[in-house]
Amino acid sequence: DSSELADIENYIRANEKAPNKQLFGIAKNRNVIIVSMESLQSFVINNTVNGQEITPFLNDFIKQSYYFDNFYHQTGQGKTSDAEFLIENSLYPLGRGAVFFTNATNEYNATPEILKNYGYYTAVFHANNKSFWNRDVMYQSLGYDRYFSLNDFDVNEENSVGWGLKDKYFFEQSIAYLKTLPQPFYTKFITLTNHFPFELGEEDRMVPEYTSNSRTLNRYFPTVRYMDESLKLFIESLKKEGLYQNSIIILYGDHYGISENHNEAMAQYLGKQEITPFDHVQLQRVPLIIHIPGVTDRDPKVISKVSGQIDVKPTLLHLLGIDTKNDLHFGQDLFAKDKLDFVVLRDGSFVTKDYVYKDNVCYDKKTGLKTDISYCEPYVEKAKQELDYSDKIVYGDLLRFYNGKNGTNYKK
Ligand code: GP9
Ligand code: MN
Repeated sequence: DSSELADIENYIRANEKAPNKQLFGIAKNRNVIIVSMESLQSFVINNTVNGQEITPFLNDFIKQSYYFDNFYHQTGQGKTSDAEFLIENSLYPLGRGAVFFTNATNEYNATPEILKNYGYYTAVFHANNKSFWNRDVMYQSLGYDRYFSLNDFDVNEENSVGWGLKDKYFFEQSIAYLKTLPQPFYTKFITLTNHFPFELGEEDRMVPEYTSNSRTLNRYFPTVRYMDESLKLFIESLKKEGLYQNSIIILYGDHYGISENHNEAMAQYLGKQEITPFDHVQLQRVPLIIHIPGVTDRDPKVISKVSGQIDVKPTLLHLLGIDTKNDLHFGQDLFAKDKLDFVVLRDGSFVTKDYVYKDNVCYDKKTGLKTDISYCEPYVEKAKQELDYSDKIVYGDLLRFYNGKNGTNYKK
């Protein structure tokens, strides 16, 4: 009930960090372009397969951006949809099932809904059936004006592979719609080609497959390379269409692509003896790139603060100059001077500046070896608390009460 909410609110307020003054409002009124990069893990960034760069475009783009190299996905069974949920609500997804299915008609205060109060038009682009992950229902709760889904795209045998429309064509066709949207807009693009089982025609392979006992890992590299090339073409088109300069572009990896079933091949690729539980947690890192033309290209940064998808919402809102003091969320502004080095994964593992915790074992990040549990202890309770509070909000639909009380938070 609403008394539970009071405890949660106290916890959240006590953990809040003041936004970075220099960056607050730096992207005010700009268009927002978010890209969910399917199954993209950080280990491919600035890395090679058979001597060839896997992500040449992203490697270059990072040099004109803020790049977070200790950023973790926090998704559960809801995969892509969990990542969307984290990014736009700064709440945790659920330990079982997908919140997009179980709690799609809850009251939320998601980024698109907030931005509508600031004159933004909100749209999402994804060339899959509109009801996949129950998106057609959930997107209404999140405040989307328009969902461009499968029926809005021209999909045929020639331009599709695996799960559907290939990313190059997806971006190309999306841009045609994007041009017509009222500005400023908040938009999210969900890629698809780099999805398990990583199918790709010979003609689209720009790097060779890897050679190991895992077909999955072998095929991952060419599809990652294909997505990288698609992103390059997308950014080029944005420039051509005059939609680049006045935008803020955020690219994030949604979740892992290579599961622990492929640990042996993964160890071979990474040149390790084995993938330990410590390595497994480190492999849950996904890229986060924040690109603000005229800002990050002049002063690019690699930011190694430990962080996660839950931190994106307050970060973005602050860059847009929007106060979040009345918002209920668990993430912290990535640019806040005293942002904690801390991330909780959905399985209860967590990472701090110096330690990794998984299955009741504490690991020293410098060595990757087990260390005394007392080093992790101070965070064990906090990690549980966060997941528990967030679950209470979702299962109890508690934002009903909060919005009921403070429904005008974001009305100007
Ligand atoms: C499907 C796409 C991929 O629409 O989002 O789903 P995933 O299996 O990664 O959640
Ligand atoms: Mn996905």
